[in-house]
Amino acid sequence: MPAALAPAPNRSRRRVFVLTLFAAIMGVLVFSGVAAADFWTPESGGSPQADSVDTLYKIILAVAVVVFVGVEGVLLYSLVKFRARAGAVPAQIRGNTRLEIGWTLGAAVILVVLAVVTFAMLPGIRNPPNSDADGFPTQRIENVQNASAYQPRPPSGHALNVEVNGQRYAWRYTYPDADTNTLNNVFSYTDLVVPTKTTVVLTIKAQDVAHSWWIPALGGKFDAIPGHLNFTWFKVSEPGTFRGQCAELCGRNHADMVAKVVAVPPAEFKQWLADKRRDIQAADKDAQTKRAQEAQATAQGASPAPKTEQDVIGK
Ligand SMILES: [Cu+2]
Repeated sequence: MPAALAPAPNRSRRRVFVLTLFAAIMGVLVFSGVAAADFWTPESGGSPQADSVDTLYKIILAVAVVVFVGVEGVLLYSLVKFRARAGAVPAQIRGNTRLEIGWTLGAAVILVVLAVVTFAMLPGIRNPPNSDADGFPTQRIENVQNASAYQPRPPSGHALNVEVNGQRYAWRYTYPDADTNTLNNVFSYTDLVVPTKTTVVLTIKAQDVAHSWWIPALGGKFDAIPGHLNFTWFKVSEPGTFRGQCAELCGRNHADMVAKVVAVPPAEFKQWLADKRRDIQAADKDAQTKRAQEAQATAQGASPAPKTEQDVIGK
């Protein structure tokens, strides 16, 4: 190579320095604790089934990493070890029966092991446990007639059954009565308040278009479909807040359709439920009074009120 074309030593050194610096910064950003938290694996820590999903994912990821490193390692090793100049005639090799049977069986065994582990963990993911003894007192949940979706129930049958209704662009929650567990008029939007140590079963539906309920730390996504019921559950042990959002593009304000689960101690939840019921009843009463006043004002102002039977009899 002519001397004029050779890169100047300081330019090459600068390039190495810049690349090293870039790699170091990217490494710090990607592998720092916060960035890496639940980056490679599903979010967990909110509810037992989310933890099981996370564990299962990590087991499969570990096996996949071993297979990947093995296959790519052999590939890279072979590329370097057996490299030859262009035009060289490669060695003419026929199949190796033992090796071929070996890797076919090996792959099959790995799949069988993963299937067995998955099916062993599945009941813990699908089936909710009972509430703790000091959880919020709940009644038996009513059996919902539904042909196609699996309705999770704890072994005792007792859970707090909350209805989640997706609507453009908010989540509406209807809470059960503490005594009967039938849905009553206590409702809230966006923030779903629940008691800790209590199994909460959600009945998920939508009233306009398809939405998707997803609080990552509390488990998987569940579609909210008009005319169809879906179910999921969670059980939070410690008070905390878990964020999520609609995971199905549902319209122009889809991004605003956020959801938050706020877990509070059972006694606090009982108080919240009572306060909410009282507030809603007071607001209902207010609205009724206002409507009656407006009707009266309209009747008096617009045209003389038509004579009623009472008026005629009074005369
Ligand atoms: Cu939505």
